[in-house]
Amino acid sequence: MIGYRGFATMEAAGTAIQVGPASAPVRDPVLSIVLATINERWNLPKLLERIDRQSLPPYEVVVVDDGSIDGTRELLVQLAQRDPRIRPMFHDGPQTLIPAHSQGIEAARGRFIVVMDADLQHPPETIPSLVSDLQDGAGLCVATRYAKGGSRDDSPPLRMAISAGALFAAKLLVPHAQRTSDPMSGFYGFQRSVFVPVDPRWRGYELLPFVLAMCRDLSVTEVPYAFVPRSAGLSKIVGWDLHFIRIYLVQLVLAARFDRLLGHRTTFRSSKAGTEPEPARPTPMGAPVATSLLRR
Ligand SMILES: Nc1nc2c(ncn2[C@@H]2O[C@H](COP(=O)(O)OP(=O)(O)O)[C@@H](O)[C@H]2O)c(=O)[nH]1
Ligand SMILES: [Mg+2]
Repeated sequence: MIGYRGFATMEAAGTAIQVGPASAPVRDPVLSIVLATINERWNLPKLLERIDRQSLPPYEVVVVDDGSIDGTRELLVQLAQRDPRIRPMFHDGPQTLIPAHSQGIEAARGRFIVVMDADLQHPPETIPSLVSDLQDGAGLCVATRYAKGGSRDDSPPLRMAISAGALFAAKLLVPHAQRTSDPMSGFYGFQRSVFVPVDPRWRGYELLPFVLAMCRDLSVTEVPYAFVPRSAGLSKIVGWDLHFIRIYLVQLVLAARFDRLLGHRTTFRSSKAGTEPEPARPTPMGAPVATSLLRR
């Protein structure tokens, strides 16, 4: 069964174990920052420090770690004991980013949610602009590399070619993704009330095309940012990685199906934090839309 509570499913949340801090989690955070990590021991402390320096409403950081073996887990346990804003969730082994982010989002308690990478390629200095747009009523604010003022790093040509191909394919296959210049961005903020059913079986790295495909009446804004090179740790894509490309294409084809066939209305209630989204609208067949699509 597919759950319909919030952005992701209860089933997805059930696959990661939440580790509670020694002290109680911060009460009523306005903002939840969701990170996914594998072996980010050297990046995480700097990222958290830089987040802390931003002018932000009360926030928590939900970190979904997939079996790090470089000390990230131990570090997270220590940090959570010291700082109730840090909420780690542990899952054994890589599960790709869509399920990891879904689990983090499901556990998030803020009215605004920001999803970003934990490897410092997404500058935390951009978070206040995302939050400001959400406070002004945007349903979704995408941090983009491709708008004026944004930029890409100077990755190796192969990686640049993969990114360009990915962007082209996303815009071609998922027409509603054209509402932003960076539909494959992994850095974005949205209102908690935005509702996208995610099946726990989905694998892939980008949740954003699904949001764009499914939530057609969502107001979308953008803020530019400069994508910076990784200074520590390893990327999930190494060289001409056929496994990654296959996962990428499968996720895009699934998002394209939603784009063509679905496009449900979002439940956008910006002023009420933590309210339950409305249930999915039934299809003419009487089944929730995402379920009927997935079982075709
Ligand atoms: N939990 C989890 N995190 C992941 C997974 N794959 C990548 N990450 C994290 O997601 C973020 C982006 O991954 P990265 O490998 O840098 O992707 P790239 O920037 O596209 O090369 C980083 O914080 C990684 O640690 C995964 O399967 N599970
Ligand atoms: Mg990266």
